[in-house]
Amino acid sequence: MDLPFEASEYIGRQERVFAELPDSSILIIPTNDKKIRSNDVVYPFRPNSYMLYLCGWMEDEGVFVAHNHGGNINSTLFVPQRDTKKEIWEGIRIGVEGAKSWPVTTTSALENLESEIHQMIELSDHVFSISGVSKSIDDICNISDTIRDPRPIIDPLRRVKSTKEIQYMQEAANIASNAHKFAMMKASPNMGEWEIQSSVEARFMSSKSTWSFPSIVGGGGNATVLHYKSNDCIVRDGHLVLVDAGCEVSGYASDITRTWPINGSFTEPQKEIYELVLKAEKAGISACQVGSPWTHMHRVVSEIIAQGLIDLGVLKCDIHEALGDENKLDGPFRNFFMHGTGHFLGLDVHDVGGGRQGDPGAPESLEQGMVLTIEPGLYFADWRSDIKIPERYSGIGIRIEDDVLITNDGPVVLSASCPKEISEIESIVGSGV
Ligand SMILES: [Mn+2]
Repeated sequence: MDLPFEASEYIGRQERVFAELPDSSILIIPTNDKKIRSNDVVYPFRPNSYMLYLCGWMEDEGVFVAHNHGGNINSTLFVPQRDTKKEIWEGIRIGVEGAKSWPVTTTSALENLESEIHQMIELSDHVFSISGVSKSIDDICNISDTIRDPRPIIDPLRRVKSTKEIQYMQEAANIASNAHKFAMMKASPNMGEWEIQSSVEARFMSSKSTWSFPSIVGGGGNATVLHYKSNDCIVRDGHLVLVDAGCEVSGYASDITRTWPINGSFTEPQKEIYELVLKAEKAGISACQVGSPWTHMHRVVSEIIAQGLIDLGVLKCDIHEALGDENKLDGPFRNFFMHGTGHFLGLDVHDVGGGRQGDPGAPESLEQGMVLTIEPGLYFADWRSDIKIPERYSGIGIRIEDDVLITNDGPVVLSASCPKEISEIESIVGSGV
């Protein structure tokens, strides 16, 4: 099996982590536990992202253990042993011998973990492990309160992508862009949301990819539910459909949202909101500059959205009142744009190292090699009783989301091939039925 990266890239990551850890530290990273659905049926397995990051181990059991006693990094990958009887059912395992070609110092059988780990912990002054990932490994290692979380050290490193990581992310963005475009082409009024979902995901699968999060396909008012997931309604003629879907390549995610009319023509009110969201999105992308504060994009986007809502007569106040508190930006525009402007993207769709814009743990400012999403939206949920929804826009939900790479030469939109201009969308929707 080929690993997505050269050994030197994994070793470099391990070295950068240990450069931040004190001497005599041990780092224990388990992969995710298999989750049983019922009897002998398990949910699809996805390796733990920290495991993928540090050594690329993809099998559904395994623990990466490394320490820096005496200055050198010494790592062991504990893996399941070959077992013909099991392999007849579940497929051939890489095994202890096979795992030696992974970027670690040595390998050992997973069943040795219990006897070896306690001595390794004993010899270490500092123990770092992510608890809660694998209950069985937590139990074996007897994870206690004295164990420290290595994520605040690893996450900032994961935030900046290498050339090879960016290649995978570009590939994931290309596949998802094509998938969205394909779904637009295949669309017609009164289609089921699930049929649109199947167009998108068919493209993921035929590209040897898979979704990076469950696809959201919301027609009409369903688009106003931010994490809508049932995808089981009909998209009526005259309605918009919001499709938020992305895939992964070698573990790296894309995350794209497009909103388009199922019959290929925007109505005037839909166009008014769409144009405002698109304007805010483009301004948010332009604001993705090296050195920009993490909160900057959200501020830029919020100002345009708030002013736009005033211009459309949705908000009847001045811009200061619409935006609310200078720092919190918590004014009444948030009734219609209630989520963040974006998030980091990488091995996880909501990647580590920043959370939502404005969350603690975020970077001071953007650096070359970071990848994030810009995704403003406006939602006029007709089912809400807490606010008054303007009749003209009632039931409209629109989000536009692209994946953006930060470079010294300005933002690069990885998902640029996914149509978002009104004229492009109107000519593509339904063109390939
Ligand atoms: Mn997103």
